[in-house]
Amino acid sequence: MDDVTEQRGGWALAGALSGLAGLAVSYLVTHIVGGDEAPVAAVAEQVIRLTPGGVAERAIRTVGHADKPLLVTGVVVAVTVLSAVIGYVARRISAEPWVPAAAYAVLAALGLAAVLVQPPPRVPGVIGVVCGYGAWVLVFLLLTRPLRPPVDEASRRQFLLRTGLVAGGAVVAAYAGRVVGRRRREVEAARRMLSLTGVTQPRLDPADDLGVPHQPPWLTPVADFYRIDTAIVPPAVAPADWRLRIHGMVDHPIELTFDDLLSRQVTENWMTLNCVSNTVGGDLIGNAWWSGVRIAPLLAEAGVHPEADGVLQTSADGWTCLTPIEVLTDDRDAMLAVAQNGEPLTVEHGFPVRMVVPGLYGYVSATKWVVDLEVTRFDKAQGYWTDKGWSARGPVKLASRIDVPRGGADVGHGEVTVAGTAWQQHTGVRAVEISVDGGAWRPARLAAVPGVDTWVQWRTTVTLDGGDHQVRVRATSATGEVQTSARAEPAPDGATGWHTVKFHVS
Ligand SMILES: Nc1nc2c(c(=O)[nH]1)N[C@H]1C(S)=C(S)[C@@H](COP(=O)(O)O)O[C@H]1N2
Ligand SMILES: [Mo]
Repeated sequence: MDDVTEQRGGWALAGALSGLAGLAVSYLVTHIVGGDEAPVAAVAEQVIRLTPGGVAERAIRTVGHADKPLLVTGVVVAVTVLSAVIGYVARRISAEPWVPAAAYAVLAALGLAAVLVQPPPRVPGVIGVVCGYGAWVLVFLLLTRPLRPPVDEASRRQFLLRTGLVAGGAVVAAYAGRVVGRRRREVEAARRMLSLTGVTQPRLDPADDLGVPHQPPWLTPVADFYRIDTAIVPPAVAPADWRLRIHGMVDHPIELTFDDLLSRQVTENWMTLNCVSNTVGGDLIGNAWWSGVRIAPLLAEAGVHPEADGVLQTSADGWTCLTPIEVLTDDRDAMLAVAQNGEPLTVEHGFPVRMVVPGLYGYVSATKWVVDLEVTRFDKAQGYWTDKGWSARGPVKLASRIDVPRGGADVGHGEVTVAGTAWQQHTGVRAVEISVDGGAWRPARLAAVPGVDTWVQWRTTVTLDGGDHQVRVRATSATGEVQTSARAEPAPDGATGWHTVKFHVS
């Protein structure tokens, strides 16, 4: 066998592969020993935290606030490339195995540091980094020690030993993957067994949905509901293990089990949820039938101190947001939701319990896998995204969107249907108007909606000649506010501007 591993390129490849193997093992081991976050994710967090304000803000502006998966990818790529460079350089300066091992130790130490500055539990991450480092060096050594054809007995034994080790490693990794998935499977099984008394199926009023072909339905199926969170692996929380603590500036702290929660009065309502990162015309929005327990009576029971003005919500994976106390205690249906569209929440959307609050963007209100509510003050605490430059308060802005025709569509001439949605949750939409080719505003017909907490569909028809056309839309809220044409980016508190669609009539 002409040995590729003798070449520097071979060493670079071995470096890259061993780096990836190390990361994979650190990820698996961390989860096996009960951690929720891979060391890579901890490094990504520190990158976000330590980048100078301006850079972080620009990044947030370009990738919205779903920046963590992107950063994690970046960290994985960086480690792989560095690992390849180390392999290449190591071959140039010496064939001693401790040279790359020492260089990898420096990278692993950075990972360890990132894990150690994270909030507890830190032990799983530490074990993950140590095992990942071990795998990294081991795989590198395995790949760079030249293999000769098994001519004599000794080298044949060596060859068998090495392939055996690699195969064994693969089996261990596969088994580890199964173990990691087990908790999730158990939680999925518990979810299927749940029967939620008081939870009913959504009953769609035909008047809610205008039924325009190619328009997203008024009721968003759970499978199509947008998902935004910082979790690389969504936390698997069994209902039997779930606890909610309500504490902080209250007279009587409360701790609830899942059964305690379900023994309360169940409230159900329609509510549209949207993300502050949504761009004009974007689809980070969905409408669902939510069932759960109103938070206001629970806070009343706890006895909120008069100086308190916010509730810091924390999820099972340590995500936080700070919600103004008035939206949790007024008469709106801010609730600890257990079901979406008549079914228990899916794991991705917060099983077993999440908060939903009509009228606020998700990043300041809609904590999935919620486990802790601390009554506090805005001058004492802040949530995950506020800490990264997003606005402390996030009431939803009046917005509207054109769904039909799609941008760039080619439609037949004559009567052209224009349709879409408009929303400002907990305020309501009174009117929607469109303007074709910069002409006068003309009213669209609105669907009926059950309340002010959902989006509303609208439609109209226009007669158009062949050629290129452009249509834009603006809404008027129930309080008479006309949607602003001023363009604003999502950061720091939500995009504004009129959605405009260009299409062709033939
Ligand atoms: N635990 C947790 N809850 C979270 C988030 C998160 O990152 N972690 N993201 C929030 C944001 S920014 C939004 S827009 C909504 C999205 O909810 P969905 O994924 O169910 O659509 O969840 C909110 N709740
Ligand atoms: Mo969001």
